[in-house]
Amino acid sequence: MEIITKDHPFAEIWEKVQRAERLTFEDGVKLMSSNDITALGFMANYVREKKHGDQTFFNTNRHINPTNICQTLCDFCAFGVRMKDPAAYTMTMEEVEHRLDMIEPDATEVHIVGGNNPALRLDYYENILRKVKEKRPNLHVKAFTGVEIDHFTRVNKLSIDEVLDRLIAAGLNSMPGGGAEIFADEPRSIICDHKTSGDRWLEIHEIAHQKGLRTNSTMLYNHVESKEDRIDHMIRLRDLQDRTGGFQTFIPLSWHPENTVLIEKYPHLNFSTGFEDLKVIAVSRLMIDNIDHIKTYWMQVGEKLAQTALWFGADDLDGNVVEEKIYHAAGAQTSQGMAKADLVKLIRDAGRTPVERDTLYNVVNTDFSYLDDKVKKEQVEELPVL
Ligand code: V47
Repeated sequence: MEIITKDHPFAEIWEKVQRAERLTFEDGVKLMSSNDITALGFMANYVREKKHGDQTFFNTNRHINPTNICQTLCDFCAFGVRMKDPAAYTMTMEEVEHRLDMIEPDATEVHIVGGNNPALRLDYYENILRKVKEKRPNLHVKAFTGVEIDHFTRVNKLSIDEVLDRLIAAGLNSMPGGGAEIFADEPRSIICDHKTSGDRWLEIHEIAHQKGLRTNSTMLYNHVESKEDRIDHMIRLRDLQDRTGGFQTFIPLSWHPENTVLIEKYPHLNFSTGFEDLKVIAVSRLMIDNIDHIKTYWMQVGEKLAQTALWFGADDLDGNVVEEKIYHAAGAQTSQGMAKADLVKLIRDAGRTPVERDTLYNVVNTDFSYLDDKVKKEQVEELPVL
């Protein structure tokens, strides 16, 4: 049965999608305003399967957050704290090394991000990068959001070029997509006043792309942004991608309210619904036609919704992560990491084919028979809580 008939409100958009024709801002707002989740999912899945078939990508990675001290203190965030906060921490090089020692031998990526700590100079971060390369030369280091790069320029009185050149020389391989939040000035000033502007975030990623670094992109939604703000955000990323081709993936991130200042100011806000999460995934797959991958971050949307999202436009689940702090500070109910065997099972149980990738989407493995007896037995190692 045809889901999108000739008299369906999406008939024209569906024609465009089938012709691989770019959708306009107005098309995006129309999609984002619709509650026809079935039609959205149908179209997004068409694009997803055209690009990637059944394949669902994940990687074996680990997160390290070297410090939670942050002078930006965004209202939406529960991770960053002031220097004098009893929960404040900054890892010593020994603590970083300890975490590196615990990274499983088959991991391909370490994801390093932290707060904007005014007490740390660039050499602290260079030392971390060098330490990773010394201990685990084959690990790809995906580190520092555009907002952290901007912070490093100010603390160290250096240009974006100089900061990136020094970090690349010390071992930086790519950048994660955090810090994009929502580009539009009005909602951005409400949720993260004083933070790097949307334009500056885009400028930093553009310079990173020119230097040959691949980066990711994100959008924080489910706070005070409008439907138009979401589409504007996607189109700004799409425009930059037209110029550079440097983005690998787009990751919609729904805002988690617990322990944040924003929820005190706007008590009517709440966790997003699965319905909204699926809608944002589907619309992003349809709007952002030039970024190859759409990632649903299982840690953030939850395992069951991540499985469903694999039929609504998403083709990537991130990795097994381990020791996630940012979402757990803000009320995430998921576990802080997942064994690879469980990630493989999660994808298979959703009727998709798991593909282990490295950070740059080179295929690492597609045969997981060696994990068959490990499902639910392989435990993610416990780490001391800082
Ligand atoms: O920039 C922070 C978001 C981002 C909250 O590139 C919050 O592969 C919801 O960007 N509720 C950091 N969201 C995480 C991130 C990321 C994660 C996984 C993979 C990749 C990648 C990037 O998390 C922040 C912000 O947008 N965030 N606090 C919160 N309370």
